[in-house]
Amino acid sequence: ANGKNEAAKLAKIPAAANPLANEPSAIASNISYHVQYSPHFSPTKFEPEQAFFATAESVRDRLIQQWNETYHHFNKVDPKQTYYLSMEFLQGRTLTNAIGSLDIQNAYADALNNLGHVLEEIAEQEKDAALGNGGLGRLASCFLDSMATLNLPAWGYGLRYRYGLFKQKITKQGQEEVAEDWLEKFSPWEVVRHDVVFPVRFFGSVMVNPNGTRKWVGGEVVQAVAYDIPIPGYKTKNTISLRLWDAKASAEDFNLFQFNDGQYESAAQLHSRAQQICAVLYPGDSTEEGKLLRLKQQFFLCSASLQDMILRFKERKSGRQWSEFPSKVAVQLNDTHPTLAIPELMRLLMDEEGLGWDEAWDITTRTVAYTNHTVLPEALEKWSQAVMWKLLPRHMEIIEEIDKRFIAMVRSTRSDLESKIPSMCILDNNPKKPVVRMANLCVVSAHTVNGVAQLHSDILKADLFADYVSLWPNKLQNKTNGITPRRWLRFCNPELSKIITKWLKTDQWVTNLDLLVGLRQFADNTELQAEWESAKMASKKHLADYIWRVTGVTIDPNSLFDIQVKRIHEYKRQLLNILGAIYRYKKLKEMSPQERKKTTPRTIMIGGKAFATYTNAKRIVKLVNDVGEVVNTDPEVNSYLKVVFVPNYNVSVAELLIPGSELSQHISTAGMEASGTSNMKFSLNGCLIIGTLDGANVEIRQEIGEENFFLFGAVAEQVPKLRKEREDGLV
Ligand code: NBG
Repeated sequence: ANGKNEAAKLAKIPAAANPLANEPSAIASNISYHVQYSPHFSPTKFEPEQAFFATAESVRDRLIQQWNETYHHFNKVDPKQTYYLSMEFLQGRTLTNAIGSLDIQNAYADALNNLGHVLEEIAEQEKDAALGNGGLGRLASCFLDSMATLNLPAWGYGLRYRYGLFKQKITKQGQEEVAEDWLEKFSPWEVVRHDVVFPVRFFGSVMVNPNGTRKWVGGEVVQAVAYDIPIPGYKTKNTISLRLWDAKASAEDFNLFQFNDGQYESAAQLHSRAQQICAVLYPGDSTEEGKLLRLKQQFFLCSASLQDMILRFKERKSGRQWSEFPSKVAVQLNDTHPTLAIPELMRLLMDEEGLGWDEAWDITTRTVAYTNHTVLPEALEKWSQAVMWKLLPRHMEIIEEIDKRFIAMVRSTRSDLESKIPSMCILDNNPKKPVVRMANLCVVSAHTVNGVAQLHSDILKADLFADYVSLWPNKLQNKTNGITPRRWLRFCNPELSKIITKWLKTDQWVTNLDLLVGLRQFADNTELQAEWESAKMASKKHLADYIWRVTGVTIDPNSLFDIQVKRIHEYKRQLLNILGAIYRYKKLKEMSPQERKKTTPRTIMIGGKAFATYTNAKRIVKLVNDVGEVVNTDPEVNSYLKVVFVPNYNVSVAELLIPGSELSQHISTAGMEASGTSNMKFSLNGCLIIGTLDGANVEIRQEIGEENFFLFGAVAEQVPKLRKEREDGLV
C-alpha cells in the first residue's frame, strides 16, 4: 500500500530553495510540487501511478533546462545538423534512462524512499512508447541516444501515433491484437509546440503560372503540429529532440452551419480525416483506403519535417545562400518509408522558393542519404502510380522528370548499361500495374546508400543494387548497426555493470565499449567468475518471477535459459526452434529417469509479435503456445524442459529477458536478416549465441571469438542452390 493516502503529507514538505537542485530533499519537494500544482488526478492519492507522473515531471524539469540550453547553443553555433526521418521509433520507457543519463539515480531513489515509494516500482508504472515494429524502429531510438551522447546536433522526426504497435494477448486461439494505448493518460515526456505548425496538402492539382513555373493547389490541407520529446545524452548536457508530428484540421474546416443543422458527421469530416492520419502505426494495407492512408502518413512526415528544417535553416542566419543548405542539413532516410522527402524537397525548393531544377536537384542530392534495411522483395516499397497521381500530383511530375533525366544520363554516358535501364529506372510502367519503385528513387537521388551489416551491404552491391554500383562505385557503403550500451547494459543490468566497472577500474566503457576487452585478462579469475555468475543468477530470478506473473508458468532459475525474441517471421525460423524443442521433448520422453537426470535442464523462451495479417506467423505463435502446454504439464519431463511463449514482447520485456539470458537464438536463413540488433544486446550481457552466418552475427562472431559462438547452417552463397534442389525435389 505504498503511498496510499500519503498525499496530505506531501503538502508538509518544505519547498526547496532551488527545486532543480539534485539533492534528495530538493527532488522530493519538486515531486511533491508536481503532485499539488500540476495535478492530473484527484488530490487525495499518492499511489505508484500518481507518483510516477509527478516523478517524471520533476525529471522533465531537469531535462528541459538542458534541452533549452542545447537549443540556444546550436541556434547560435549553426552547425550542420542531422535529421533522422523514420516512420518508427521504439522508445520504450524513459524514466530510468533519463535519470541514469542525468546521473541522479541515487538521489531519486532516496527522494522517493522518503516519500514512501521505491524507484524501480515507480519506473514500472510507465507505458512503453511503442511507435515501431522491431529492429528498424529500435535502431532509430538507439541512434538518438548515441547521437545525444556524442554531443551531435541531431534530431529525429517521426509521427505521433495515437496507438502504437498493438498489444499482443495470447488466448487458446493464439495471438489476439489489442490497441496499444500509450497515451491513455498522457505522456509526461512530450511537449507540444503550439508555435510549430505547418500545412500539409493532399490531392488537388497542379497549376501552371504564366511564367511557366508550377504550383500545387486545391485538395485538402491538414495542419502538422510538433510534439517534442527530449533525448538526453549520457552524462552530458546535450539534449536533442525527437519531434513527432500530429495532424489536426483547423477551425475553418469545421462546418458550424452543418453541425447546427444536425449533420454532425459531415460537419466534422475533415477533422475526422485528419485524425485518421496519426491514428495507428502501419494501418492494414490490404484495401485501397489502407494503402492511401499509409501513403498519406509517409508524405505527412516528410512534408512537415522538411518545412521545419527549411525554416530553421533560414532562421539561424538571415539572407543566406541556398547553396549552403547541404552543408547545414543532412537528411537520413530510415528505409524507403520517407522516400517522398526527395520529391517534396525538390517541390519546396522549386515551387515555393523559386529555384531552378538544376540547383534544386544539386541541393537535394547532396542533402539526402538512404539506409536500406532489407532485401526481402515484399518489403521494398512500390506505390501504384495511379494512387500517387491522385494524392500527390505535383510529386509525380517531379518523379517522372527525375526518372527521365536519369535515363538520359545513363544513355549518354553509359551505353553499355542500356539493357539494365528497365530495372534501374524509377517508374515501372508495366501496363498491368504501373508502380513507382521507391528504393530506386532513393538510390538514384541519394548521395550515399548504406546497408546495415557487412554481409547485407555486400549482397546489396552484388545483387539488389549491382547495376548502380557500376554507375556510382562509391555510393554504396556499409554501416553496421549498433545499439546503445546505456539502455542495453548499464541501465537494464546494473548488477553486471557494477562488476564490469569494478574489474576495469573505470566506468568509461559505458561510452566506449572497446574497453570491455580489458576483461579478457581476468576471464579465468575465479572471483570474477563467481561475481558474474551471481549477477546472472539474480537476473534469471528476476526474469523467472516475471514469467510466472505474466504466464503462470514456473521456471527454474537453475535451468539453462535459451531465448529467441524478435518479430515472428518465416525467415527468422522460430519454426525451426520450436521443432528443435519438440525433438528435445521426444528424446527426454524416451530416456529412463536416470538418463534424464544427466541432462541439463533447459527453459526455452520464445517471444515476438506476428503482423496481424501474417497467417503463417500467427500459426507459429499458436504452435509455440500449444507445445508449451504439452511440455510444461508433463510431470515426467517438465523439470528438464519448459517451453514458454513470452507474451507482448517489447522494449521493456527485452530489458528483463536479455540480462537473464544464457543462450540466444539468431538462426535466420543466411542472407535474409539484414543485420539483427538483439544479437548485440545478448552478447553484451554475457549470453552465448547460436546462429547462422547472417547479418551482424558474422561481425559479432569475429569480435567475441569463434569459440564463443555456436555456428550452424548453410552460408549465404549456398542458399539459392539448396533452395533450387529442394524445389526440384532433389532432396
Ligand atoms: C530490419 C531488418 C533487421 C535489422 C533492422 C535494423 C526492416 C525492414 N528491417 O535485420 O530485418 O537489424 O532492420 O536495420 O525492418
